[in-house]
Amino acid sequence: SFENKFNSKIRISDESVIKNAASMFYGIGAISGGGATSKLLQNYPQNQRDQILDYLFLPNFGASLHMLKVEIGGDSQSTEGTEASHMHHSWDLNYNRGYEWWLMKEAKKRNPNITLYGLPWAFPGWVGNGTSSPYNYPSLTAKYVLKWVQGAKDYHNLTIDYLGIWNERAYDVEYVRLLRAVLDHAGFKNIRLVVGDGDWGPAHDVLNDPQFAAATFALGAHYPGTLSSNEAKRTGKPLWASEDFSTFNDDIGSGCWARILNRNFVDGGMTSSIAWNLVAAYYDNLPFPRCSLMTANEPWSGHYEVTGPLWMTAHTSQFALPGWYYLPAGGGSGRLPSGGSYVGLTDSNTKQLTIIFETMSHDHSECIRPSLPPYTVKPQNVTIKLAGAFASITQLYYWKSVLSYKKGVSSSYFVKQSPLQVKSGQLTLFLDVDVVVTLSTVATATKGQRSQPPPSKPFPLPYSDNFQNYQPGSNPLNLVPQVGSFEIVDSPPTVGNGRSIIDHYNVNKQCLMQTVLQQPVDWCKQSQPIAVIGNYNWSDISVSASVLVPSVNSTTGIFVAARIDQGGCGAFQAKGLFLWLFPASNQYAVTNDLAQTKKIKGGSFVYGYDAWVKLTLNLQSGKYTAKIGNQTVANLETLPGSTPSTGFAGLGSENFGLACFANLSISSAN
Ligand code: 147
Repeated sequence: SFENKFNSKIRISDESVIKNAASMFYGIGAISGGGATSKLLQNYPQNQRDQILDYLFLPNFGASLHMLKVEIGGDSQSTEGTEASHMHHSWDLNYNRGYEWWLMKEAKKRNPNITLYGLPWAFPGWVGNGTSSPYNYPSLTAKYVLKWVQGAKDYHNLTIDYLGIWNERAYDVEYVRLLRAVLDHAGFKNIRLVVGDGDWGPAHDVLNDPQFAAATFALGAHYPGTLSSNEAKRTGKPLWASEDFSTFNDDIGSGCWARILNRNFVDGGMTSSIAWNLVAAYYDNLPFPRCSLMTANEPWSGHYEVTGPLWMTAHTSQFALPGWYYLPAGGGSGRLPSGGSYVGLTDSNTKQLTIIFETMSHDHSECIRPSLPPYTVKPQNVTIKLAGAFASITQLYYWKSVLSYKKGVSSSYFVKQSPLQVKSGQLTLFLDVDVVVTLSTVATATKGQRSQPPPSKPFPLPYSDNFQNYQPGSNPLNLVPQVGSFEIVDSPPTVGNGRSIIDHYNVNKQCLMQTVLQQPVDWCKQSQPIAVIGNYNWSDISVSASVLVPSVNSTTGIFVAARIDQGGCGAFQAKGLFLWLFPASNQYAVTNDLAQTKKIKGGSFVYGYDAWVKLTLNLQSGKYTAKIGNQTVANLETLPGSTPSTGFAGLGSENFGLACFANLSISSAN
């Protein structure tokens, strides 16, 4: 009602713009990784996959991201799974693993100017030389990271713009200086270091250590709650929210992202905000489901969802480019008198002007973290006075999103309005609560739209993968490593040594192998390799795979499983039904958990190394049957009450060491 409308006046001018590194806009980014967040994307039908990539990366179309931050895979769990390292072992090097190289190339295809930022969550164990820190042998770590940027350049023609240190873990002054020197020496002076992807702590060292300050380009903090520290501001370095958002992609998640995109600058002076994560291409029953700009986790159906946070990104990304400058507090950015905020951005010639307003209410814009102190927002009229270089502007393009919480009224995202006329450098805008408005001289924005994706469908059954139709080094589709690194290899390591392999269960030669041999330098430590697949709602199913334990670098046990109830950093405590074969001790077992604390059944089974045998689990009507080869070791036995009622199918090994798999097959119980 009229009484609730407050009138206020703001002034937008270039007069107090300081065109320095700390006020430069570095762009809106999103993270693939930390970890395995893009896993299911590669498997989409080409048509839908291109559409999804267009929504994310195409300029003037959708999120139109300026920056893509990717995980430098470390063979260790980093939230939704593990991402493969380019160097599993000190003697190993392979630039065809995983999906981040592919994703970076797809992003560059659509926007050659997109900047790339690499960050490790974890490192292979050799990088720490058997210790749990990457800083005990800093030259190994620096060499390892250098190899990654060299591979990007030499094998994929990708220029890396930014590197981080170690996600949300300690940074190390000596290591940062060494990394800088190693990069410079190898011809990568252009790569800028963002320190330290945690809190604002590194600001203290920047203020006290000139060499460290010289090595550090920007300070990057995670989930800063739109605030930076006084020390951070005093460094004069660019300040970034180098990971933020991580909120379910409904209207409230959209509100969160819209609010922090503005207030990270207004409150904290941050000049880049990077969303975790880019696209929810991971199963819904892994941690942090759909905390993403959009959702694409059904490669089998081709179904995907373009969600609100993607359009919130567009409100900024389609109207400003890296290299532009933020207008300072009071001169073009600030809080609105009746709640909400506005940021102004201009290009380096001060020819273009963009102003983004957000009036997100507290309850409709809470992010996952940190907690948001209470505040109020009221509908308001804002009179905007354009001054200085902007005084001659006569018209502004006008784009609007309205988050609706009224019954029967749905939210509308990123809708083009009639342009607003500016009279004598002045215009008045009515802002209701929970809206985002962009006013801009930029004419190129569009709300991109591709054809409607196919309808959603559950994971198809029966499902089988013989692992033959892949390039060695690739990860099998849909199967998501949670601990350990699983990839396609030519053959088990001892094939061809003149020994006759019992090939009854794998007539083809390629197989899937768990390759990690030693405890990684972890982000969340776990030691029992496991990969999961399928539909978490599966209850009565049959799972089988041919398994082989090589006689060199062996694991001590190998399994297939059903009803696996969790992945992520909690994978180590997964419950389910696990059928194990232990060639080292000539035993088999059925357990209710990965950790083998709940053993249901077991006995002697002599099989040995280097030979394929099929493990089968069949669960039906509260009973299970387990087979090793043709031998039934449990026949219609009662499932213990502690068995989860549903869960993923999966496979894995007892510890780090080689383990091979073939002919994965999943069907409804039979
Ligand atoms: C971050 C990670 O960097 C991401 O890989 C992803 O796990 C993301 C999910 O929200 O979170 O890690 C954090 C995990 C917990 C907290 C902060 C960051 N926390 O509890 O404050």
